[in-house]
Amino acid sequence: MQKGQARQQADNQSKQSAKRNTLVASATVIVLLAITTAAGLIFTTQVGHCEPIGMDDLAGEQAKEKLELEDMGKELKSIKGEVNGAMQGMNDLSNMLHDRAANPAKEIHLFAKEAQIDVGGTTKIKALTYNGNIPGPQIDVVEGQPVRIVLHNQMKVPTSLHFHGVIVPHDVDGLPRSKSGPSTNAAADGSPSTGPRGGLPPSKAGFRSAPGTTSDAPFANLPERFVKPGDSYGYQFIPQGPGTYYYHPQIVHLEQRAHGLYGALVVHPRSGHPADIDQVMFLGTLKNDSDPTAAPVYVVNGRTAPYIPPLEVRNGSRVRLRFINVCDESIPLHLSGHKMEVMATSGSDLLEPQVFRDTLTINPGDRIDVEFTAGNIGVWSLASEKVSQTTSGGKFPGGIALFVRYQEMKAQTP
Ligand SMILES: [Cu+2]
Repeated sequence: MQKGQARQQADNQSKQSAKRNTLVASATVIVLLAITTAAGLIFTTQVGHCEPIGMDDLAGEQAKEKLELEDMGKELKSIKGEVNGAMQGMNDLSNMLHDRAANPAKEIHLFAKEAQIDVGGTTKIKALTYNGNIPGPQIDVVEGQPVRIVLHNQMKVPTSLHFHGVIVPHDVDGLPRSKSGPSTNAAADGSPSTGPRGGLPPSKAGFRSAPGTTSDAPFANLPERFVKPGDSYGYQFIPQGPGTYYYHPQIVHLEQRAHGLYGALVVHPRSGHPADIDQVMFLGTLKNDSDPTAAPVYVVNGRTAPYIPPLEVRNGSRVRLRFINVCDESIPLHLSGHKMEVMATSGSDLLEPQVFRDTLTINPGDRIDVEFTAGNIGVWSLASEKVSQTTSGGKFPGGIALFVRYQEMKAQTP
């Protein structure tokens, strides 16, 4: 009996010991696996219940293990890349939020409305304006600054807003269409055109749309972005790099531009030396709303020669002029007595420096920024080279012609 009990006890002890060994071995495996995974370190270990294996098997196992560990290393590398990417994203977001907090959106309210415009002399023109003036308010921002432009339509016709030259998301400046297709195919007098019609009644439809809009299909289900009479609409975006841009109604309402709806959006660089004089010059024609048979008047910033204020400069000053052509014709603009250095065309800085011109041909929709250093005291002309654009009733100056006048000349005048 005693012998039997002793064997039983010994058996139990041996079983417990084996169980303990197995537990220890399993725990070791788990810990080692964790270490290997976390640090990507390579350990070759043999723990637990190992079967005796031959040299070939061992080499095979080690090669397999090596491959597995290499894979694991690659995976860790890719995870590390993803984590870095996410961290970069977080940094960008944090910088953007910081920028936004430090750089709140510049808010501008544009009131599109009819107004009597004094283009000079006795000529008053019934025009369409932003805030009662031609051009509308100039929006000056520094690169990176968000803008929020709220358009209030106080006219009798629908309108829209386009930011010429600025790359913005589609929902800010995409071609506006009603859900049922193009919606401004009515003539200016309100009579329906032969083209397809959209949701707006003829009485509210604005001006004739661009030709060629014959199919509704590509525009189906796109959101309506016309601003109807009495409505307001906010456009928010961050203009890209520095440059001269402008706003005016969308192409489907382009006729409104010819009646005076436009204004400048100037994005200034964060650094660099601003010119002493920095002036936008809108060159265009103005149609008289109350007399459709009258010829359009050529204007610079809403005034016609000889009533355009002269550009006053001081000897030695650096002058930047930002020309924007808002009419249907090319304008060959000539400055006498100076060479204009072309700094940018259509919002882009020129790659080729030192381009000097005395005459610039500015095509419809183009912007050309020039600079010159005032160094030739006198009175000079800045005018179109086309007789039709610089005369009124056969007399110069009329239309696009103004004077560049040195302040030093005034001192000489008795
Ligand atoms: Cu445009």
